[in-house]
Amino acid sequence: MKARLLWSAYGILATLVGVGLAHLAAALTDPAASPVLAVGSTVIDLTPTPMKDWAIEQFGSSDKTVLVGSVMAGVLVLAAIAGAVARRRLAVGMGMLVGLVAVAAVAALLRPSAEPTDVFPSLVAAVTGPLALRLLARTQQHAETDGSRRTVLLTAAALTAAAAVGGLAGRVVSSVRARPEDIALPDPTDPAPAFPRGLDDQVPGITRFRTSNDDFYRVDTRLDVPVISSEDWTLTIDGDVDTKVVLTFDDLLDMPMIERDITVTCVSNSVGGPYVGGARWLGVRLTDVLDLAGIDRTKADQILSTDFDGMTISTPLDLATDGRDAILAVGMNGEQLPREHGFPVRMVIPGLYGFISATKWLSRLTLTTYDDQKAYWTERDWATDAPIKISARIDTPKALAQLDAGDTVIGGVAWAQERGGIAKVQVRIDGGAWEDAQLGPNAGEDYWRQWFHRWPAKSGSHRIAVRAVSGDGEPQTAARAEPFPDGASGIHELLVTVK
Ligand SMILES: Nc1nc2c(c(=O)[nH]1)N[C@H]1C(S)=C(S)[C@@H](COP(=O)(O)O)O[C@H]1N2
Ligand SMILES: [Mo]
Repeated sequence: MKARLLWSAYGILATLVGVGLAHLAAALTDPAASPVLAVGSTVIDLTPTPMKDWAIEQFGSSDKTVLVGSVMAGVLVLAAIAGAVARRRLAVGMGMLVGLVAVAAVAALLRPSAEPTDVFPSLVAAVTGPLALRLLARTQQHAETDGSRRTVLLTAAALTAAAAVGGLAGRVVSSVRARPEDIALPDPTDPAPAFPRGLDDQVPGITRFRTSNDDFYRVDTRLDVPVISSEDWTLTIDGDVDTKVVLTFDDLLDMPMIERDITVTCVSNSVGGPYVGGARWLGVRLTDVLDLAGIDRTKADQILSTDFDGMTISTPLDLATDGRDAILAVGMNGEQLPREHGFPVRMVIPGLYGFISATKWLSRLTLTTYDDQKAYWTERDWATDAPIKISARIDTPKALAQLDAGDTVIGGVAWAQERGGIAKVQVRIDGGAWEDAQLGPNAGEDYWRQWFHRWPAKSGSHRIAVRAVSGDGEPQTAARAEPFPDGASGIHELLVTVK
């Protein structure tokens, strides 16, 4: 039993050596080709929609840590088995490790934008992992004949160091490569009005009127942060167009720049959820870029946008070009786009959920039809037409909070992009009458609005609910819907206890 445990540990250590060195190899070539990430990404793509939805809700933005952790745990269990097998049959144990890496190599090669070089990190793992296992096996066998454990311990320590150094060096190399570029953004030719002062300082606990780039939610299918150089970047506009056009980053910066305050929302956001953020975007009008190529409207009904890695997002052509401020953004809150949020160029289209409008790391716009080509989420049965639903969220107090009796301020945000913005927010306590809340300043119909309501809280347990009415006069629906397939609806309601 003890021997088997020891050999399992050898299997794990050998695998960590392979994974660590492969991680370094990936950082130097293509970080996404790191074996664990490659397998993780494939798992993401293969995960059925309801489960992905569930995972996003359960684990939030940490769902990726959970995923990578699970893949790693699975790999280590198999590695332990390979180690145990190697005790009697070294070649078989080594073969099992190679098999394990082969899965990762296939996963890396099946990525939409895979290049042959993407097997390189897996090759590194396939060589170093089994060799490490062989080294451990040989030293162990020696130790068993001459009774000295010193060499075994030294070898294990050296291999542990190799694994750790590989992994850490991989991290350092990745973070150095991911440093932001130094880009001078042009001034907007069509600037946004002065940004109003929100209720941030007046209502403790309310969502800030403008979300900082660091606090902006991140939702995408990637396990890494893509590193794209603005100098290598190009945007191709093709498909049902008069002429195919290819633009460089400088070409784009030379075009007229608009600046707009827009609240972006994720379709996976549940009622009261965190996947929504407001920012000031700077970029080129989508229609200006499409006009360079000339759209054949008799054919196309879809803009199929592709990111640098072949991931696709579909947008209804008529909605994207109906006069709303659809932007190919290069700036976010006065800075260049952070890499997490799509550097160098992403789409932002007000009023449509991010999964059909907000393509990050944009590289291609193809005019086509929904019949001809299906985007990533369309293949997974999400809606193709998904306007953001009217929604109000309570930020303060928090659900299940314990409050002191007396004057209490309830506050939050509400949004109704491309529906005239927010005209009214109402609060209801314990199923009583709906009372009008006070609205914060207005930064345009595509931006969320803060609100607050004073409440003389009496001791006991209470239910607080909120709903909004859009500027177009449409009330938020109370009908409950899950995020799949076109966004959650229902009223945000929570319980608090007043002492
Ligand atoms: N390339 C790419 N773009 C993407 C996604 C993605 O997975 N890949 N996710 C989309 C989704 S679902 C949303 S909600 C927004 C989120 O943008 P953010 O991460 O900047 O908040 O990006 C969109 N753009
Ligand atoms: Mo999303």
